[in-house]
Amino acid sequence: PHALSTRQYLTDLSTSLFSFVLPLLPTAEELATKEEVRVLIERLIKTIEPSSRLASFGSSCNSFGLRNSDMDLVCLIDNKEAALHASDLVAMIGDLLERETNFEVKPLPKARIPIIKLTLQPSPGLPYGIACDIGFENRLALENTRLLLTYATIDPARIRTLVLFLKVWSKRRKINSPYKGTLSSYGYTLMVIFYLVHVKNPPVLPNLQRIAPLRPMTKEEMTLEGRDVWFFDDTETLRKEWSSANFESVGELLIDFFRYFSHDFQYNNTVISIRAGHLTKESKGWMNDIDVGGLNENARDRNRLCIEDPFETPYNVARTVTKDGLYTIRGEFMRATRILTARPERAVLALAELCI
Ligand code: 3AT
Ligand code: MG
Repeated sequence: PHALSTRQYLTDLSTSLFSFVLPLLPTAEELATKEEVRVLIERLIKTIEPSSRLASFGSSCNSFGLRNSDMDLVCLIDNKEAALHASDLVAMIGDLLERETNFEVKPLPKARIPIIKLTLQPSPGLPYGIACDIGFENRLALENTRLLLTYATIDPARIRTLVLFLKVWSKRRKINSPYKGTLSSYGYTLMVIFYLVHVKNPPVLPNLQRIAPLRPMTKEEMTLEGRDVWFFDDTETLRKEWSSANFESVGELLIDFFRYFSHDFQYNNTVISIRAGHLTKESKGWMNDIDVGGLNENARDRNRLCIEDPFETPYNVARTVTKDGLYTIRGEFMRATRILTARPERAVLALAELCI
């Protein structure tokens, strides 16, 4: 017999989740240092290409940042006449940063998407150092960052807590490594939003890509790099006019998230799409389970887990997830469900066990 009622346990779990996440948020000092770094690098880059800007994206500005997370920067060139090619620019900026800063610089001009990797070694004032990637002209990444930020603003207490917890948990359980066959933070974040928009009934979040604009907009205004990037971003109006009929606590949502992705979600034939809900792999041409002659093991592994990018829709955000990787991730979802539903005396113990 359980010592606690279900309701007491869920309240305890929700409170424990908030207190678990709180000390992992970046400090104001860390954010200020990172902003100084951005300004410094931007100033240097402008000496090569005066019309360039350096913008932040990813977790440093989508409100899902954790303490000591890396910095994602993108260099944008406003002057369309600037003739420099991304790969030349990477090489030149790489040289410059090497000469002028204390960063360890690793330009990757030949990568599919040219980037520069920067690392600042830990020092007394910066005990974890800084890791930073600079990409080029990736404007869609700025838009998906803004989309995630807007979703977070609608119901920060529940959404931020869920996403931040899943990020910590997936890192501690070593299932947050796209290079090793599992899923990026971005992928987990899209799974949470999909679950809150399309799985929960009543939904916790509206579908921002399906709310009509307040004023008529031209196709051109809604398009960037050939993609439909429209979404409802007027947070003032959302605050006034959207209220969810779903009152589940964050603890309850977390348990059900794990349960849903352990048992209910149809990995074999379903694509996770925050834009369109449940799609079939067939409708996207993302099949994996039939043995198509000539496809090698890697190609078949590409669509084990399918998460459609909200704007770059032909692109599977989870294409890095291998058969083994998905098996491990699902095993972790099951383990999490088991630990959280075992209802120990204190919920904080369940969270600790979950993240060991
Ligand atoms: P961390 O705090 O760094 O773990 P994050 O929110 O910065 O989490 P990522 O580093 O995974 O998330 O991604 C940073 C941004 O890069 C998010 C998105 O704009 C873009 N991005 C990352 N992975 C993908 C992907 N597979 N497809 C498209 N965009 C991606
Ligand atoms: Mg990042």
